[in-house]
Amino acid sequence: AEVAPGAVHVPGWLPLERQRELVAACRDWARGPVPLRHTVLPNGGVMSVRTVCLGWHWQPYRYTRTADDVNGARVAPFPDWLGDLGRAAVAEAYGDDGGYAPDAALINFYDGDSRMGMHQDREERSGAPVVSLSIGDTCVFRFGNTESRGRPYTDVELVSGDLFVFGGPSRFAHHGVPKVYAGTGDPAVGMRSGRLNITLRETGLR
Ligand code: MD3
Ligand code: FE
Repeated sequence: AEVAPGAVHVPGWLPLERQRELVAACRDWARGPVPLRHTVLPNGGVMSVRTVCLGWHWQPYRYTRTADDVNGARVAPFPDWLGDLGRAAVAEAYGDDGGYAPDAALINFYDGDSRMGMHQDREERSGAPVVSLSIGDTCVFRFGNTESRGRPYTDVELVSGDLFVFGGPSRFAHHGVPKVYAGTGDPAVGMRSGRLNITLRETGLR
């Protein structure tokens, strides 16, 4: 379903087995070289989600190769197979992959109390789409407008296996996650509880 121009929601895109593989991969990435951790913002705030990155490390508010705000380690490489998955995702949403070549992944883990406030993703030097994959507990995803964090916005439930692609005019829209429904995930995906969101991006950096 096209929620807004360039914002395409594909419920149930990932087969259960693919979700299980991604959970296992995230478990591995969460161990390091840069561990899954709460990001500390320059204003001293601590994000309630826990994050780990591949390819490029998101250090608020810039991309770096080393996690200077965590442990100084070099970020794990972005695997080719994840780029293939990103191209398949864009092709599914838009009918053509447009030569999509993501070089960074941000993986967010939400427990039942985690939220993400309304924000824009503006650190990338590319207008290429962002691919979002949801696994585990269902959440409310709030998709807003480019002008402000406030209304108008549309609330969409994201369920395990859902794909969302944000490109074109939707690429710089404000968005957030106001609610996670704890305990709604299927244990068969390999998570006891919580929600994983994997986003793929083209940073435009080298
Ligand atoms: C629309 N993550 O990592 S995914 C983020 O569920 C982020 O963890 C949320 O916002 C999450 O930056 C939302 C959907 C999403 C991600 C990136 C976008 C929507 C987007 C970038 C531009 C526009
Ligand atoms: Fe975002």
